[in-house]
Amino acid sequence: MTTKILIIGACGQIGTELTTKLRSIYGNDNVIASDIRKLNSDIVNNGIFEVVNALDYNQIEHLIEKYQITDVYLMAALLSATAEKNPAFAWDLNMNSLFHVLNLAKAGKIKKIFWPSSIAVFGPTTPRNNTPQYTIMEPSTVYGISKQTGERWCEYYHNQYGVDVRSIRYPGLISWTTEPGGGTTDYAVDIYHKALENGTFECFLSEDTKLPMMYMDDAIRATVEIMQANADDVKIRSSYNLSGISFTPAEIANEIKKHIPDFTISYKPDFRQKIADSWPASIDDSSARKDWGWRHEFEMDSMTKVMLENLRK
Ligand code: AKB
Repeated sequence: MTTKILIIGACGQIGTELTTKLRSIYGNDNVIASDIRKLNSDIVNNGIFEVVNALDYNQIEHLIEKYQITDVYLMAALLSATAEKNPAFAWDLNMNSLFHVLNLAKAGKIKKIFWPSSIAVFGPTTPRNNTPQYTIMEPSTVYGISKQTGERWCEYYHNQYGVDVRSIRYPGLISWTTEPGGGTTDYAVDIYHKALENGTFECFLSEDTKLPMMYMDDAIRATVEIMQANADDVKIRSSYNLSGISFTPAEIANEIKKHIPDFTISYKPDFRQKIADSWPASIDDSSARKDWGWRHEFEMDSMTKVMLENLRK
């Protein structure tokens, strides 16, 4: 059976690169990109694109039938900082879009789902260093609560109804193609833009705030790999811890200084500091490594080189 993919939220930070990758693997005719608006001309013009509201069950069902979709990647979500400003909408979007897709799989209309979770599922009572796969989880943000609840529902739909849903707890993601929106880890993208534009950056987190991060290419590869893994190898059906690199704003600034010696950074923590303080500093992803062979490739130095090279173009 041909794999036919629907990406919901294809114009976002992850969706953009995921769509490009999936089109290159499965062919343009087999990957349908969708989003609430035509937000990215490359995604809209380089293949099939449909406008869809992730909260509209009927619209999603219609697309699934129209294109005979087998796999759905649900990338639409409100991230941590934005969700704190609009809790009711964040809960509505993050939860009900997931229920729509889970219910479509339960009804036998699709075969496989990818749904992203996040390090935000952890909270202030979680062990911060080398955070285990199974541990205390008391998220204190709206986004984290929605992701943790989503994980529980994914596992429930898998156990009760046999739904093939696969998920990764993404760390902060860093890329040069699309800017992120509304996250607490977004400073780690903005710092590269500001370093090149102004030679200086004001960080909304304190200099020693260590968070788990990953270069986007690694995150996209992990997403493709978990979706291509044998179903029996995907043993965790809530979501997998995934680790790349961990660093503080001061550490990334020092790495940038190796390329831009005059670069300066200052710190002015805002409400996002509290969110960051509730998250892990580093992640133990041995289950992902053991179950479906995950390996990260990019370190802080290789990532910084690629980021600056591409943003300079
Ligand atoms: C955010 O900062 O909200 C996201 C995340 C860690 O899920 N990048």
